[in-house]
Amino acid sequence: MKIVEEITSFCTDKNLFPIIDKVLSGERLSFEDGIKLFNTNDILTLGKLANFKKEEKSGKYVYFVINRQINPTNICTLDCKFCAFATIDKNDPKAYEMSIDEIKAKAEYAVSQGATEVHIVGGLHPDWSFEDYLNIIKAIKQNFPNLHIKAFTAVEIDYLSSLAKLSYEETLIALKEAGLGSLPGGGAEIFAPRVRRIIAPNKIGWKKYLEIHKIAHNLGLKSTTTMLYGHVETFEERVDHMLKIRETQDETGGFTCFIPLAFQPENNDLGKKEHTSGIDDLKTIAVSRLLLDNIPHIKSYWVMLGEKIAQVALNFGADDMDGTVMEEKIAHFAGAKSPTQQQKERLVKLIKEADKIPVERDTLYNPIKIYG
Ligand code: V47
Repeated sequence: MKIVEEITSFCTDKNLFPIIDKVLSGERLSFEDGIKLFNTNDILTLGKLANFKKEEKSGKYVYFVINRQINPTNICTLDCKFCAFATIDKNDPKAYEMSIDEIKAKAEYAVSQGATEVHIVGGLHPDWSFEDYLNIIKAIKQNFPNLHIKAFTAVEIDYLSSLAKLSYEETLIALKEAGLGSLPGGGAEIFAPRVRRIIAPNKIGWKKYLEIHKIAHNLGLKSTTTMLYGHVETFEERVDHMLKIRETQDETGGFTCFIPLAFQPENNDLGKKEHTSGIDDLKTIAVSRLLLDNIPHIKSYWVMLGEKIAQVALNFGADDMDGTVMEEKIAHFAGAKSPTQQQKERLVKLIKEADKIPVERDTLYNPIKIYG
């Protein structure tokens, strides 16, 4: 049976028929299509379609990386309402700051475990200088030259440029010269100003977030990008967010991966107490795979989805599981129920059980080992 007949005969939502035709013929989906996909109850057709798109891009492969997260400080001037990790008060019992030696020790442990990547993000510390941040990158690069340093979200780059009194471009060049390898995608949240005013009123807006990524891409630095969902946003605001990313990717081609981040609801000032549902998680992964036709990879981030949904999502359009992580703080301060680290063998098992082929990768998706 031809794939179009197979999917159409299976589909129980007539609203999806024109979208099925578009996806199977490689036509780009519109804003309205995105809304229809979020509103469907036919989750299995959505999954089949997204998996079709995933297989066009990466076949049966699902990627993971041996990495470590390092969050050098949680002291942050921003005071975002959704964030349970950061504190604005240096005397808060949960406030911490790491020394360069502590950071180096964490990188050294990561290398001893076979890590190829450190992923560094943290607070906008009111007393740290640009040199303090730069020295984190230099210390790691000088001691562990083979480790890829994925560090500092666009929000941090904006802060560092104001500390250094340099343009975004000059700031990124200085960081790149110190050893920065790529930018992580945090800080995107939801681009809509209505949502930002509620959840992150002091954070840079979407235009600056995307401008910084574009400048990074033009300097040859790849980056990832994210969307924090499951708080106060609407489906329209999610689709708008994804389409702004798609437009940027059309210009630069510099995003490697999109990561939907499921909101973890404990210890926040938003008054939201519920975790996202499994259906919402799977829909969000699938819709992102279908709308973001120019982004190579969609990440099923086990930390925030939990292992079980993250595994099922590999049949709903996701083709990446992030990695071993080794020490997760941001989601766990906010009540994440997942482990704080993974063994490589466990990731391989989760991927194989989903009937996919695990591929250990580096940060830029070069394959290191295929677990056939
Ligand atoms: O920027 C904060 C989000 C981000 C919560 O680039 C929360 O490959 C859920 O961006 N519930 C940091 N999310 C993590 C991040 C990330 C993670 C893994 C891989 C990559 C990548 C990026 O976490 C923050 C914010 O958007 N966040 N608090 C919370 N309560």
